[in-house]
Amino acid sequence: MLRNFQEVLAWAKRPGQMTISVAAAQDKDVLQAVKLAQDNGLASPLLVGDAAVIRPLMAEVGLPADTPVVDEKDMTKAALTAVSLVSKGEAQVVMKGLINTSDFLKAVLHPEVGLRTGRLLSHLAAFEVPGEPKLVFQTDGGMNIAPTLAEKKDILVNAMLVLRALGIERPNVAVLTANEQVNPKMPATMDAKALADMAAAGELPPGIVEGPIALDVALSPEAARHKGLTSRISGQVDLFLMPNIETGNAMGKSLLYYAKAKMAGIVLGARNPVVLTSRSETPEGKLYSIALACLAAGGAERR
Ligand code: COD
Repeated sequence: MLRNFQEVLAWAKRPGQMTISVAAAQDKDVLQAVKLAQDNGLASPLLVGDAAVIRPLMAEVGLPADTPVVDEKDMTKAALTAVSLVSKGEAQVVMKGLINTSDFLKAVLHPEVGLRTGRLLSHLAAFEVPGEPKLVFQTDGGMNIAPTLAEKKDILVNAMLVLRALGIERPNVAVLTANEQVNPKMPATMDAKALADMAAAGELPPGIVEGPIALDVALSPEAARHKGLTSRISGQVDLFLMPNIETGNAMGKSLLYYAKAKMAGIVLGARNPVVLTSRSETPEGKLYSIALACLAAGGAERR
């Protein structure tokens, strides 16, 4: 069980740092995060972006003047260069800088220089919520917009395998919906039932998958009792599967802004770890995302 991001940081440290290629690195928070990653023994930076902006910011955050910088002012081209440096083996991790998420992901998916594997790529977020005993994970609030049932299965498999690599052998998974009744008018409930059935039939990695299940029942055994429902995972969810990107985005931002949670975000299913954080995320949050990416990659290697 991972209790908090300090544990993620501690576990992600390894001998022989990785190199992290940063797409559109001309942002002080991003540079602070890669400096922290270097100081914490996680990864050393290879910066791609507008060198005239990057160099003074590097000095401000204390990155050494000999840190490699590839000058590319155009953000789309910077993303393609940052990704291709990973494809060529000059870096092992790629991170989104000051570029919009879709443009960054299009570079990751690029047919020639991208990091496709043939698997569906999906976003995994981790949250440290004040007062909660462990990290809670959520997928996919960042990449797949309106996944089909088959895509939801792939998204779930991506996340459950990585959770296993992180030491959560049998995750409790809530397939989130607005209530617990299967209702053809709410297609997400039909998909949730189908996914729970797949898990019961052994078609998913080990774990308990429940759905359809609403957020109150997933979080509170008392709410489950009030509704007359039995749940094996209520109050102990490790992973939420979102019905669509809007729900995931809103849940994530509610946790961040209302509950003062900390968040990390990575993309799964690519050839190399991909760090995908919001531009508004703090340097500390971006550092946790780098650590989670390194840990997920290391865990996958160990498997
Ligand atoms: N995994 C693997 N391959 C994919 C995936 C995926 N998740 N998505 C698309 N592809 C492949 C397709 O098979 C196709 O070969 C090619 O990529 C292009 O497919 P399109 O045209 O459907 O996709 P794009 O390039 O228009 O968009 C892909 C994005 C990931 C950029 C798009 O889905 C997107 O913008 N997602 C939301 C990102 C976002 O804004 N997040 C912020 C909210 S927090």
